[in-house]
Amino acid sequence: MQPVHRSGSIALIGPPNAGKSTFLNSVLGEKIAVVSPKPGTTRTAITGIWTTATAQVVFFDTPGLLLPRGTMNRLLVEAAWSAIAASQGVVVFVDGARYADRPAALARETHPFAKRVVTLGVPFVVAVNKIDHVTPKARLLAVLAACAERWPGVDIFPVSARTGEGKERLLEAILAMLPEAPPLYPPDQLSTAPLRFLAAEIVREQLFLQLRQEIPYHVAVEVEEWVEEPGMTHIGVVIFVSKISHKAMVIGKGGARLKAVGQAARAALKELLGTKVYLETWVKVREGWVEDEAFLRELGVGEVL
Ligand SMILES: Nc1nc2c(ncn2[C@@H]2O[C@H](COP(=O)(O)OP(=O)(O)O)[C@@H](O)[C@H]2O)c(=O)[nH]1
Ligand SMILES: [Mg+2]
Repeated sequence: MQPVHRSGSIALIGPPNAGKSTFLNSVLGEKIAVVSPKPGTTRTAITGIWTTATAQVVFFDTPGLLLPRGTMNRLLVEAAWSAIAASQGVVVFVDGARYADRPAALARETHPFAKRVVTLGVPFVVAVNKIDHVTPKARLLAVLAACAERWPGVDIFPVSARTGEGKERLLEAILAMLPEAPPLYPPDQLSTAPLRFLAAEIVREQLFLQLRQEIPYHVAVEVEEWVEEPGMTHIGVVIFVSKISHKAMVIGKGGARLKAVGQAARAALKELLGTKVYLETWVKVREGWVEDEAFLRELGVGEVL
Protein backbone atom coordinates (compact mmCIF):
# COMPACT_ATOMS: atom_id res chain seq x y z
CA MET A 1 0.00 0.00 0.00
CA GLN A 2 1.20 3.52 -0.81
CA PRO A 3 1.79 5.58 2.32
CA VAL A 4 -0.57 8.54 2.72
CA HIS A 5 0.78 11.84 1.43
CA ARG A 6 -0.41 14.99 3.14
CA SER A 7 -0.02 18.58 2.05
CA GLY A 8 -1.42 22.02 2.75
CA SER A 9 -0.75 25.32 4.46
CA ILE A 10 -0.15 26.00 8.13
CA ALA A 11 -0.06 29.53 9.55
CA LEU A 12 2.31 30.25 12.42
CA ILE A 13 0.72 33.04 14.40
CA GLY A 14 0.95 34.75 17.77
CA PRO A 15 2.19 37.85 19.53
CA PRO A 16 5.41 39.46 18.27
CA ASN A 17 8.66 37.86 19.43
CA ALA A 18 7.18 34.47 20.35
CA GLY A 19 9.65 32.63 18.09
CA LYS A 20 7.51 31.92 15.01
CA SER A 21 10.26 32.77 12.52
CA THR A 22 12.88 30.87 14.52
CA PHE A 23 10.66 27.78 14.53
CA LEU A 24 10.14 27.96 10.78
CA ASN A 25 13.87 28.26 10.09
CA SER A 26 14.55 25.37 12.43
CA VAL A 27 12.06 23.10 10.64
CA LEU A 28 13.44 24.02 7.22
CA GLY A 29 17.05 23.76 8.36
CA GLU A 30 17.56 26.89 6.28
CA LYS A 31 17.16 30.49 6.93
CA ILE A 32 14.05 31.83 5.18
CA ALA A 33 12.50 34.06 7.78
CA VAL A 34 14.34 36.95 9.41
CA VAL A 35 14.81 36.83 13.15
CA SER A 36 15.89 39.44 15.66
CA PRO A 37 15.40 40.03 19.38
CA LYS A 38 13.17 43.00 18.54
CA PRO A 39 9.40 42.59 18.27
CA GLY A 40 8.02 43.51 14.87
CA THR A 41 10.82 42.02 12.77
CA THR A 42 8.56 40.08 10.39
CA ARG A 43 6.71 42.34 7.96
CA THR A 44 5.16 39.90 5.50
CA ALA A 45 3.43 36.57 5.65
CA ILE A 46 6.29 34.69 4.08
CA THR A 47 6.08 31.05 3.09
CA GLY A 48 8.57 28.37 3.98
CA ILE A 49 8.03 25.02 2.25
CA TRP A 50 8.94 21.87 4.17
CA THR A 51 9.03 18.69 2.11
CA THR A 52 9.46 15.15 3.43
CA ALA A 53 8.88 11.76 1.78
CA THR A 54 5.25 11.74 2.89
CA ALA A 55 4.27 15.36 3.33
CA GLN A 56 4.67 18.90 2.12
CA VAL A 57 3.80 21.74 4.47
CA VAL A 58 3.60 25.30 3.23
CA PHE A 59 4.21 27.27 6.42
CA PHE A 60 3.17 30.88 6.59
CA ASP A 61 5.39 32.80 8.94
CA THR A 62 3.34 35.83 9.90
CA PRO A 63 3.88 39.21 11.53
CA GLY A 64 2.90 39.32 15.21
CA LEU A 65 -0.74 39.86 15.96
CA LEU A 66 -1.21 42.93 18.10
CA LEU A 67 -3.74 45.71 18.23
CA PRO A 68 -2.92 47.60 15.05
CA ARG A 69 -1.71 51.13 15.64
CA GLY A 70 -0.59 53.07 12.57
CA THR A 71 -0.55 52.18 8.89
CA MET A 72 2.33 49.71 9.01
CA ASN A 73 0.87 47.67 11.86
CA ARG A 74 -2.52 47.61 10.21
CA LEU A 75 -0.97 46.10 7.06
CA LEU A 76 1.04 43.59 9.12
CA VAL A 77 -2.01 42.36 10.97
CA GLU A 78 -3.96 42.17 7.68
CA ALA A 79 -1.21 40.01 6.17
CA ALA A 80 -1.34 37.63 9.11
CA TRP A 81 -5.11 37.19 8.81
CA SER A 82 -4.90 36.67 5.03
CA ALA A 83 -2.39 33.88 5.64
CA ILE A 84 -4.61 32.35 8.30
CA ALA A 85 -7.61 32.44 5.95
CA ALA A 86 -5.54 30.59 3.33
CA SER A 87 -4.46 27.83 5.73
CA GLN A 88 -5.74 24.40 6.64
CA GLY A 89 -4.34 24.65 10.14
CA VAL A 90 -2.87 27.15 12.58
CA VAL A 91 -0.19 26.99 15.26
CA VAL A 92 -0.52 29.69 17.91
CA PHE A 93 2.92 30.48 19.33
CA VAL A 94 3.35 31.99 22.76
CA ASP A 95 6.56 32.79 24.58
CA GLY A 96 6.61 30.40 27.55
CA ALA A 97 9.47 32.25 29.24
CA ARG A 98 7.66 35.57 29.07
CA TYR A 99 4.59 34.33 30.92
CA ALA A 100 6.17 31.93 33.41
CA ASP A 101 5.98 34.46 36.24
CA ARG A 102 2.97 36.38 35.05
CA PRO A 103 0.52 34.02 33.38
CA ALA A 104 -2.22 36.67 33.57
CA ALA A 105 -0.37 38.70 30.92
CA LEU A 106 -0.99 35.86 28.46
CA ALA A 107 -4.71 36.60 28.33
CA ARG A 108 -4.02 40.29 27.73
CA GLU A 109 -1.38 39.81 25.05
CA THR A 110 -3.30 37.17 23.12
CA HIS A 111 -6.49 39.23 23.28
CA PRO A 112 -6.16 40.60 19.69
CA PHE A 113 -6.59 37.12 18.20
CA ALA A 114 -7.58 34.61 20.89
CA LYS A 115 -11.31 34.51 20.10
CA ARG A 116 -11.09 35.03 16.37
CA VAL A 117 -8.81 32.06 15.89
CA VAL A 118 -11.47 29.89 17.54
CA THR A 119 -14.43 31.23 15.55
CA LEU A 120 -12.59 30.79 12.23
CA GLY A 121 -13.22 27.08 12.48
CA VAL A 122 -9.70 26.22 11.22
CA PRO A 123 -8.02 23.49 13.32
CA PHE A 124 -5.33 24.89 15.58
CA VAL A 125 -2.87 23.87 18.27
CA VAL A 126 -0.85 25.95 20.72
CA ALA A 127 2.95 25.91 20.98
CA VAL A 128 4.44 27.17 24.24
CA ASN A 129 7.91 28.13 23.03
CA LYS A 130 11.29 28.94 24.61
CA ILE A 131 11.06 26.18 27.20
CA ASP A 132 14.87 26.03 27.15
CA HIS A 133 14.70 29.45 28.81
CA VAL A 134 12.45 28.33 31.70
CA THR A 135 14.03 26.80 34.80
CA PRO A 136 12.97 25.00 36.81
CA LYS A 137 10.55 23.43 34.34
CA ALA A 138 7.75 23.53 36.94
CA ARG A 139 7.47 27.25 36.18
CA LEU A 140 5.94 26.24 32.84
CA LEU A 141 2.88 24.75 34.50
CA ALA A 142 1.27 28.14 35.06
CA VAL A 143 1.73 29.00 31.38
CA LEU A 144 0.27 25.70 30.23
CA ALA A 145 -2.68 26.23 32.56
CA ALA A 146 -3.22 29.77 31.25
CA CYS A 147 -3.26 28.42 27.67
CA ALA A 148 -5.69 25.67 28.60
CA GLU A 149 -7.97 28.25 30.14
CA ARG A 150 -7.67 30.53 27.11
CA TRP A 151 -8.35 27.78 24.56
CA PRO A 152 -10.23 24.95 26.28
CA GLY A 153 -9.79 21.54 24.70
CA VAL A 154 -6.99 22.58 22.35
CA ASP A 155 -3.75 20.57 22.26
CA ILE A 156 -0.79 22.38 23.78
CA PHE A 157 2.86 21.60 22.93
CA PRO A 158 5.81 22.83 24.99
CA VAL A 159 8.69 23.42 22.55
CA SER A 160 11.99 25.14 22.07
CA ALA A 161 12.47 26.49 18.58
CA ARG A 162 16.07 27.11 19.57
CA THR A 163 17.09 23.62 20.79
CA GLY A 164 14.49 21.58 18.90
CA GLU A 165 13.03 20.11 22.11
CA GLY A 166 9.39 19.09 21.55
CA LYS A 167 9.61 19.87 17.84
CA GLU A 168 8.83 16.33 16.62
CA ARG A 169 5.59 16.08 18.57
CA LEU A 170 4.47 19.48 17.33
CA LEU A 171 5.29 18.52 13.74
CA GLU A 172 3.20 15.36 14.10
CA ALA A 173 0.27 17.46 15.30
CA ILE A 174 0.80 19.81 12.36
CA LEU A 175 0.72 16.95 9.86
CA ALA A 176 -2.44 15.60 11.46
CA MET A 177 -4.20 18.90 10.63
CA LEU A 178 -3.48 18.52 6.91
CA PRO A 179 -5.61 16.76 4.32
CA GLU A 180 -4.43 13.91 2.14
CA ALA A 181 -3.14 15.61 -0.97
CA PRO A 182 -0.20 15.48 -3.38
CA PRO A 183 2.70 17.96 -3.07
CA LEU A 184 2.13 21.36 -4.69
CA TYR A 185 5.76 22.41 -5.16
CA PRO A 186 8.97 20.79 -6.33
CA PRO A 187 10.78 19.14 -3.41
CA ASP A 188 13.71 21.56 -3.49
CA GLN A 189 11.63 24.74 -3.45
CA LEU A 190 12.01 26.52 -0.10
CA SER A 191 9.61 29.43 -0.48
CA THR A 192 7.20 31.03 -2.88
CA ALA A 193 8.74 34.43 -2.14
CA PRO A 194 10.99 35.77 -4.92
CA LEU A 195 14.74 35.54 -4.25
CA ARG A 196 15.02 39.30 -4.63
CA PHE A 197 12.62 39.70 -1.76
CA LEU A 198 14.50 37.22 0.43
CA ALA A 199 17.70 39.13 -0.36
CA ALA A 200 16.16 42.43 0.73
CA GLU A 201 15.02 40.72 3.93
CA ILE A 202 18.56 39.58 4.69
CA VAL A 203 19.80 43.16 4.56
CA ARG A 204 16.86 44.34 6.66
CA GLU A 205 17.58 41.66 9.25
CA GLN A 206 21.11 43.02 9.70
CA LEU A 207 19.72 46.51 10.13
CA PHE A 208 17.34 45.17 12.79
CA LEU A 209 20.20 43.44 14.56
CA GLN A 210 22.69 46.29 14.36
CA LEU A 211 20.64 49.44 14.86
CA ARG A 212 19.27 50.67 18.13
CA GLN A 213 16.04 51.96 19.60
CA GLU A 214 13.34 52.89 17.15
CA ILE A 215 15.56 53.16 14.08
CA PRO A 216 14.95 49.60 12.78
CA TYR A 217 11.26 50.42 12.60
CA HIS A 218 12.08 53.30 10.26
CA VAL A 219 14.18 51.37 7.77
CA ALA A 220 13.00 49.55 4.68
CA VAL A 221 15.04 47.76 2.04
CA GLU A 222 14.37 47.43 -1.65
CA VAL A 223 16.46 45.61 -4.25
CA GLU A 224 17.00 47.89 -7.23
CA GLU A 225 19.61 45.95 -9.18
CA TRP A 226 19.99 42.24 -9.70
CA VAL A 227 22.41 40.89 -12.25
CA GLU A 228 23.37 37.22 -12.38
CA GLU A 229 26.66 36.19 -13.92
CA PRO A 230 28.27 32.77 -13.78
CA GLY A 231 29.25 32.27 -10.14
CA MET A 232 28.44 35.84 -9.14
CA THR A 233 25.35 37.87 -8.31
CA HIS A 234 25.45 41.68 -8.34
CA ILE A 235 22.86 43.10 -6.00
CA GLY A 236 22.12 46.77 -5.47
CA VAL A 237 19.86 47.67 -2.57
CA VAL A 238 18.39 50.90 -1.36
CA ILE A 239 17.94 51.34 2.37
CA PHE A 240 15.13 53.79 3.01
CA VAL A 241 15.09 55.81 6.22
CA SER A 242 12.40 58.24 7.28
CA LYS A 243 14.63 61.03 8.67
CA ILE A 244 17.99 62.65 7.88
CA SER A 245 19.23 61.89 11.41
CA HIS A 246 18.56 58.19 10.85
CA LYS A 247 20.63 58.22 7.69
CA ALA A 248 23.69 59.20 9.73
CA MET A 249 22.98 56.35 12.18
CA VAL A 250 22.66 53.78 9.40
CA ILE A 251 25.90 54.90 7.79
CA GLY A 252 27.79 55.20 11.09
CA LYS A 253 31.12 56.84 11.86
CA GLY A 254 33.22 56.83 8.73
CA GLY A 255 30.73 54.42 7.15
CA ALA A 256 31.48 51.73 9.74
CA ARG A 257 27.89 50.69 10.45
CA LEU A 258 26.89 50.35 6.81
CA LYS A 259 30.06 48.42 6.14
CA ALA A 260 29.32 45.95 8.95
CA VAL A 261 25.72 45.53 7.76
CA GLY A 262 26.95 44.92 4.22
CA GLN A 263 29.56 42.38 5.30
CA ALA A 264 27.16 40.31 7.38
CA ALA A 265 24.44 40.52 4.72
CA ARG A 266 26.86 39.49 1.97
CA ALA A 267 27.85 36.35 3.88
CA ALA A 268 24.18 35.38 4.32
CA LEU A 269 23.37 36.17 0.69
CA LYS A 270 26.21 33.95 -0.44
CA GLU A 271 24.62 31.10 1.56
CA LEU A 272 21.18 31.77 0.12
CA LEU A 273 22.24 32.10 -3.51
CA GLY A 274 25.17 29.73 -3.65
CA THR A 275 27.20 32.25 -5.64
CA LYS A 276 29.64 34.99 -4.78
CA VAL A 277 27.82 38.22 -4.10
CA TYR A 278 28.73 41.76 -4.96
CA LEU A 279 26.52 43.92 -2.77
CA GLU A 280 26.08 47.65 -3.18
CA THR A 281 24.03 49.71 -0.74
CA TRP A 282 22.60 53.20 -0.92
CA VAL A 283 20.83 55.00 1.91
CA LYS A 284 17.96 57.28 0.90
CA VAL A 285 15.75 59.50 3.02
CA ARG A 286 12.08 59.11 2.29
CA GLU A 287 10.21 61.25 4.81
CA GLY A 288 7.26 59.55 6.47
CA TRP A 289 7.42 56.32 4.46
CA VAL A 290 6.18 54.40 7.49
CA GLU A 291 2.73 55.95 7.03
CA ASP A 292 2.70 55.80 3.22
CA GLU A 293 0.44 52.86 2.39
CA ALA A 294 1.18 52.78 -1.34
CA PHE A 295 4.92 52.69 -0.69
CA LEU A 296 4.54 50.04 2.03
CA ARG A 297 2.64 47.84 -0.39
CA GLU A 298 5.32 48.40 -3.05
CA LEU A 299 7.86 47.10 -0.52
CA GLY A 300 5.76 44.01 0.07
CA VAL A 301 4.82 45.00 3.62
CA GLY A 302 1.63 43.17 4.49
CA GLU A 303 1.86 40.88 1.46
CA VAL A 304 1.57 37.13 1.52
CA LEU A 305 4.70 35.87 -0.25
N1 LIG B 1 15.73 31.00 24.35
C1 LIG B 1 14.99 30.93 23.26
N2 LIG B 1 14.90 32.02 22.45
C2 LIG B 1 14.14 31.92 21.34
C3 LIG B 1 13.45 30.72 20.99
N3 LIG B 1 12.77 30.95 19.84
C4 LIG B 1 13.05 32.23 19.49
N4 LIG B 1 13.86 32.83 20.38
C5 LIG B 1 14.39 34.21 20.33
O1 LIG B 1 13.29 35.10 20.46
C6 LIG B 1 13.48 36.25 19.64
C7 LIG B 1 12.31 36.42 18.69
O2 LIG B 1 12.30 35.35 17.77
P1 LIG B 1 11.55 35.45 16.38
O3 LIG B 1 11.65 34.12 15.74
O4 LIG B 1 12.03 36.65 15.61
O5 LIG B 1 10.06 35.72 16.90
P2 LIG B 1 8.75 36.06 16.02
O6 LIG B 1 8.55 37.54 16.16
O7 LIG B 1 7.64 35.30 16.69
O8 LIG B 1 8.99 35.62 14.62
C8 LIG B 1 14.80 36.05 18.91
O9 LIG B 1 15.81 36.72 19.64
C9 LIG B 1 15.00 34.54 18.98
O10 LIG B 1 16.36 34.17 18.94
C10 LIG B 1 13.60 29.58 21.87
O11 LIG B 1 13.05 28.49 21.66
N5 LIG B 1 14.37 29.75 22.97
MG1 LIG C 1 8.92 36.74 12.95
